[in-house]
Amino acid sequence: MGVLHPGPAGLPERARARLHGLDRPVVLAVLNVTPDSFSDGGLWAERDDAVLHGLGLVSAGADAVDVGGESTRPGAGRVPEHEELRRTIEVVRILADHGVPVSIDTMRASVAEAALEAGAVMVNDVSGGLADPVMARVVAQAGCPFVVMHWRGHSEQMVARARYDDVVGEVRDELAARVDALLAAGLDPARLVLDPGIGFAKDAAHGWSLLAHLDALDTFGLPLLVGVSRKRFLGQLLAAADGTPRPVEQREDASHAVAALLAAHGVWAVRAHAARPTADAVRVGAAWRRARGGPPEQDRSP
Ligand code: PMM
Repeated sequence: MGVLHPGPAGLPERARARLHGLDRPVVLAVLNVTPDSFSDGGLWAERDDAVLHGLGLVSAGADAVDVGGESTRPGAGRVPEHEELRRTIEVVRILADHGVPVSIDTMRASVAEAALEAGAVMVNDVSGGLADPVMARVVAQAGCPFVVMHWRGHSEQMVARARYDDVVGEVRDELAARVDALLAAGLDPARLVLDPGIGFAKDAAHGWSLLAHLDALDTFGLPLLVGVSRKRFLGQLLAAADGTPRPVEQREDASHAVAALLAAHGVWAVRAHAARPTADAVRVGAAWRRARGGPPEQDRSP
């Protein structure tokens, strides 16, 4: 079978099983099929390049690949639905046909539905179902894992909405409201994954508070997924003496340091751009956690 030619269909169940039974967090590798994402925009915009990169991420240690066709960087405009479908679905299909567990990163129910039909095993919605009222029905019917990220509005509103009196309490309460709404819409609680949404309507201080108090989100008893890779708050932390943020491509080591800490905390999954160092980092954090006698968080796999 050529690398770009689909293999046998019917693999999603086996692919999904690959996310269970690990003794460390799942490494969910980022594959943005966009011209304008903040860190890898334009690199994988061609279908075949995207597929090869996705396969390379898995060879390098990723457990699953998160395919996205719409940039969510602050200030980005929305991508038309037909364009998001065009960018993502064939990439999802080919990766899924190669047995890769694929997650679709989308706020649109139509894209989620098409991706699930093409073999995706999980839906990652940065709006937690808020952007599209049909999303809850699609994921409830599919019975697939659903990542519910904390979100306060589309990219153009994100900066203005980064206002909190108590960021940890407000994010926890807003996620609780989402969970209630999704359960009322018929989602299976065993399929929900929560994400604090680092960088989404959060400044750097908000991000650090949330990371340092992830236990506030453990009260839900749901698995956690966290994405910090190459994000702005790391650029600010590592800024030069004159205040210039560290460029995106030089935020890797700090991203891996946070991945290890997330694994030591016991998150279910880490979303990251670089597969091999993230896979190493989560092994370090998971070993640390085991040595402290922490329970394996993989028991909570969605
Ligand atoms: N971050 C981005 C995109 N999708 N999904 C989840 N669940 N969590 C995140 O933190 C997240 C996400 C933005 O990062 P990118 O532009 O590098 O993909």
